[in-house]
Amino acid sequence: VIAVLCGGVGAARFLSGLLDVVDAGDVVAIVNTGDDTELHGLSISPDLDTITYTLSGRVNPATGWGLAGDDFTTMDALDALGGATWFRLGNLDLATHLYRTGRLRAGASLSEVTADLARAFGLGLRLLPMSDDPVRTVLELASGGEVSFQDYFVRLRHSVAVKSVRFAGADAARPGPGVLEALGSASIIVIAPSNPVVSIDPILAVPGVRALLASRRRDVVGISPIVAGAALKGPADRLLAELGSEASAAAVARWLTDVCGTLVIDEADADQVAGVESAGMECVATATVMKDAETAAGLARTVLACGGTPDPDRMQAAG
Ligand code: FO1
Repeated sequence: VIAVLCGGVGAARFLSGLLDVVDAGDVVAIVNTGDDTELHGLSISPDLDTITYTLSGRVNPATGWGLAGDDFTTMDALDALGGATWFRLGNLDLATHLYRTGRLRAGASLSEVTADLARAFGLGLRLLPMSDDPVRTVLELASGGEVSFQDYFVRLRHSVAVKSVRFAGADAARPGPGVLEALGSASIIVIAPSNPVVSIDPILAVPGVRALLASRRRDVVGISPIVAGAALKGPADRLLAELGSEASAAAVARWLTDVCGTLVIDEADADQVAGVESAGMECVATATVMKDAETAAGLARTVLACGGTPDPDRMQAAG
C-alpha cells in the first residue's frame, strides 16, 4: 500500500501520475479537511472534491477546482437575491455539496460519504478524510483578527500577511477510520507537493499522525511544493516567509524533517541539495513540475524508487 498525505490541486496532479504507474487498489489518499467550510447551510470539502474531480477527469482544468463545463446561473440568481457569492459554487458542483450535506445530516460520517462520492465518480483508490471530526484552519492576520481558510484564500485572495496559523478542533479530533492503519502498514508514505503550512500541517495535527510518521520517517518521501523560491500555485511561499521560515526547498526540508526522511526537489533547485541534506534528509532532484501526464508519472516513479520498505509490486511499478 502507498499512503499519500494530500492537500488540493498539487496533490491531485501527483495522484493522477501515481495512478498511471500503480494499481489504484494499492493507493490510499489521506486528505486535509482543514479547508472545509459551511456556506449556505452546505458542508463543503474542497480538497476532497478537488482530488475526486481531478482523478475522475472532470475537474475544471483552468482552475483546478470545481467541475469542467459547469455554469453559475444559481450563483447569479443567489447574487440577485443579495446572497453571498464570493465562493463560486457551480450548478453541477452544488449537487456534490447537497449530497454530502444531506448524508451528513442523516447521520453518515464524512468518511462514508467520501467513499460513496469516490465510487460515484468511478475512483479506484481509497480516499480518507484525515478525520471525521471538524478541524478548521484558522489564520491570525498580521493586521489583527482571525479568518477561516476560505476567507483568507478566496475572499481575501490570500493577499494579506499572516502572523500565525492554528487548527481549531485538532486536539479533540480522532483520526479518520483507516488513517492510522494505512500509515502504519504502507510500504511508503508520500507527502504530496501541497502547502506544508495549511495542507500538510493540519493532517499532522490530528492526534497520532505526526508521531506515527516520525517513527517511520525513513519510509516517508516528500515532494517540495516550492520550486526556485516560489510556490507553483497558492500562498505557500509567502506563508513560509511570514511564519519565520523562507520560500525554498531547504526551508521545506526543515519544516518537514521530523516526519520525512527524503525530499524530492525540482532539478531547478540543484543548489538546494546541500541545504536539504543539512536538514537531515536524503535529497533527490528531478523534474517535479507536473506540466503533463508523463511528467506526473515520471515524478511518481522517482518517488516510489527513492523511499520506503521493499515492496515488489511497487518496485516493479517504479521501473
Ligand atoms: N478557489 C477560489 O480561488 N475561488 C473560488 O471561488 C473557489 C470556489 C470553490 C468551490 C468549491 C471547491 O471545492 C473549491 C473552491 N475553490 C475556490 C478552491 C478552494 O479555495 C480550495 O480550498 C483551494 O484550492 C485550496 O485547496
